[in-house]
Amino acid sequence: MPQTTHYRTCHLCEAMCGVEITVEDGVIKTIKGDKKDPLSQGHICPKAMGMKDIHEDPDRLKKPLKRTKDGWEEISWEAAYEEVVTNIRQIQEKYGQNAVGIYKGNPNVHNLGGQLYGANFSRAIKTKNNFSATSVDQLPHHLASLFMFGHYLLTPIPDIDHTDYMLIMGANPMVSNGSLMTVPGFGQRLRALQQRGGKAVVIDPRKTETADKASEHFFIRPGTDAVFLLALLNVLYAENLANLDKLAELVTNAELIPNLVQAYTPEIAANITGITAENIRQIARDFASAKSAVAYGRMGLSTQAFGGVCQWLINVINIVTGNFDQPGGALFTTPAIDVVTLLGFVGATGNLGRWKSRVRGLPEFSGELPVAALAEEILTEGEGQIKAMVTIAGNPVLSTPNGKQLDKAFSDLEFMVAIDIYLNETTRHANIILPPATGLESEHYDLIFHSFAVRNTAKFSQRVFDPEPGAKHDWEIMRDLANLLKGEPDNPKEQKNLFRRLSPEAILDLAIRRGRFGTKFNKEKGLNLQKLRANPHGVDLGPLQSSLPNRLFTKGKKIQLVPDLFVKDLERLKATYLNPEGQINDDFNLYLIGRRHLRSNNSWMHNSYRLIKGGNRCTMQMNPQDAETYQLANGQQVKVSSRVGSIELPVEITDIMMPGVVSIPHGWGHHHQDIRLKEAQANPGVSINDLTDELLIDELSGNAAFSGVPVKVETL
Ligand SMILES: Nc1nc2c(c(=O)[nH]1)N[C@H]1C(S)=C(S)[C@@H](COP(=O)(O)OP(=O)(O)OC[C@H]3O[C@@H](n4cnc5c(=O)[nH]c(N)nc54)[C@H](O)[C@@H]3O)O[C@H]1N2
Ligand SMILES: Nc1nc2c(c(=O)[nH]1)N[C@H]1C(S)=C(S)[C@@H](COP(=O)(O)OP(=O)(O)OC[C@H]3O[C@@H](n4cnc5c(=O)[nH]c(N)nc54)[C@H](O)[C@@H]3O)O[C@H]1N2
Ligand code: SF4
Ligand SMILES: [Mo]
Repeated sequence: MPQTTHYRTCHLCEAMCGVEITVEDGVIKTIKGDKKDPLSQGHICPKAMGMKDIHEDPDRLKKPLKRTKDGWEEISWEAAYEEVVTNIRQIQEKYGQNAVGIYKGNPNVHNLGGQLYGANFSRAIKTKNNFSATSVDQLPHHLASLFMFGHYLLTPIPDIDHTDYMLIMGANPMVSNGSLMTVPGFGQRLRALQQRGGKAVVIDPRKTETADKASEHFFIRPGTDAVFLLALLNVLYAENLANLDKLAELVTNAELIPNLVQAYTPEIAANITGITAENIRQIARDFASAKSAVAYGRMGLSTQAFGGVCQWLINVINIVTGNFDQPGGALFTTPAIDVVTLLGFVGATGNLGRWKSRVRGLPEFSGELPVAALAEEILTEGEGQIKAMVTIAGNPVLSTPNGKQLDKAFSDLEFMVAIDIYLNETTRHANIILPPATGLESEHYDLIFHSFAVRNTAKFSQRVFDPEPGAKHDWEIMRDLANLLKGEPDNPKEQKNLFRRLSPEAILDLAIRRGRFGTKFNKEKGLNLQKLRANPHGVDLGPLQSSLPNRLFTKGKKIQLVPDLFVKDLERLKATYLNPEGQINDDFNLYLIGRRHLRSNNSWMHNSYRLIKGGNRCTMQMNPQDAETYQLANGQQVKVSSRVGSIELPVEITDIMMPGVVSIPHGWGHHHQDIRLKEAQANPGVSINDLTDELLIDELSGNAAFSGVPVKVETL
């Protein structure tokens, strides 16, 4: 058979790298960066080859599985659907609608079908117990966007290709390849920034791979970023450096800021954060005097006790220095398919607190509850208790705080169904596993990540392989189950429901044609799906553009600079940090943070030998000073404990860690006998989320606070 070449977008992380895949005799020969992709220009990372490994993985599930007392049994799709629908109906009839919970994991967002059909599927279950990976990740960003710009998905993106100064906090894009900033080839873009005389400054308790390449790096005590940001603002106002510039007309309540930040002098902040007053002043001055500048805060800022306040303050700094909606600052994207506008049409701009979780009273956000509350909702008896779960492309046993408790909770359920490609730590609890066709067997368009990209582009990817006969895509499984659960439609609205009738491509074509670059507005030159198919490398739609005030969803199209809920949360911050009784817990006197690795992807790519080989990466990194205090030698096995549990793993002594802080990667812990992940089981590691604490959250948003979990370390 001749060799064929295929162009696609890698769907594994947010970077959306263009790839060129060659196939011979049905086998992938090479996966390279596609130099003609207008966004990634040839960049890829080692995980791209992981697409081959997932495609060929003998452990990947292909047929529905049913748990029986004699083990897993392959059953037909019809029989599997029947079991799922009957059990969900019975449980909802017996205990009420909310007795069924849903958890949607990260790969849903990288899956066209998951994005298009997921909401309709959830509506068919009609539960208030919706959870997802959002609340262990970016929820604070959504909160800031909703209250400042009127739409939870309207996310400011750093214009890295034009900025003169980039302040990077709690992000490690050299490894993560960027998040809420789709930025393939971050390293090259950073170098270009430096070569044009610009500066990148990293604030992180670990001297990361990104810090290593940046112009400056400062250690910060985990969880204290809000104080640092308040101090930057303090300096900006004390030294008269704030200047709204072109934004003056668009911003409300800017005059309230000086008063709010007054108490946070650099001297006070230095004590709390560990960054000297002099350095805080210098960073504020450099930021303000740069021709253009942008502050960017990601995971490390979101997953902490003041995640919401941090993301608000990041926006405030960009705005009050006149760097918002301006080239080189933070801008909104204007993609070919604009989910922000589409959701706006149906009024889905976001909500907070329409209902609360039953046990702890945590607030709903845009239809979801914080996943830190999931285990207690299953384990606590009473009206409204969750008795059945649906998980879709998620592994919350390894990815959510106090995963061990959730592991136990899942084993208490009366019924569970998992839509997933693997039998893993979470899906092993299911009664039925429905495995979709995945990756290279699916058509792809990044509905979400085009909206977060540092440049506007559009690209449709054809499948490389046909799915096996009889296989179903995620979207088909969700559509079929939704239709079965809803039954034959008797009302005209439901009869017209796109997600009942149309394929993903048909919906996509509609959305592109009606988008701002679509044929609706320019019959000849506009885009439709056919044109995207004819441009397999993707279509360039230009750099980020100013879009205010039209793009705002707030009343009167003004930026709400000082929303009440954040001001109120500053009281909690004050009680935490400006109170001399302080935080220190003598028992648990080290702070735990996480880390990512270039060859991992959350919890689910450890079954690729190519990616997992090369020694145990699941270690606890610790500063030499601390190692001396604890009398530890490199490689020694230690026991790490927190309020909720303990794990054992080797220590890795390295001065890239801030003293007093230890780091463990997440996504490990593949030691269970009853999972089907041969390579991962041979190299299991332990789960950091057996230490993270479901009670440590950002109380404002309900997002998990992974950064700065108090732990203690003992020798074995
Ligand atoms: N301590 C700590 N915990 C963390 C983090 C951290 O930094 N520190 N990071 C958090 C973040 S940012 C995130 S996003 C979450 C991720 O949390 P999750 O989304 O819960 O976990 P993943 O590891 O991404 O699991 C993905 C699941 O999807 C399945 N899958 C893969 N491809 C497909 C597909 O095409 N279809 C279907 N149906 N299933 C598929 C995989 O087999 C796996 O079971 O973890 C969070 N947890
Ligand atoms: N290779 C690889 N790439 C990935 C993933 C992966 O698992 N592996 N996961 C993908 C996903 S789902 C996401 S959401 C993104 C995340 O993308 P990023 O946010 O860029 O990735 P992280 O490595 O989690 O970066 C968080 C940083 O915050 C630091 N940090 C921890 N606590 C604090 C704190 O209190 N203050 C400050 N200032 N910093 C702190 C950590 O040391 C770390 O360097 O990555 C994506 N890309
Ligand atoms: S950086 Fe992300 S999108 Fe690019 S090749 Fe790696 S995993 Fe794929
Ligand atoms: Mo994430």
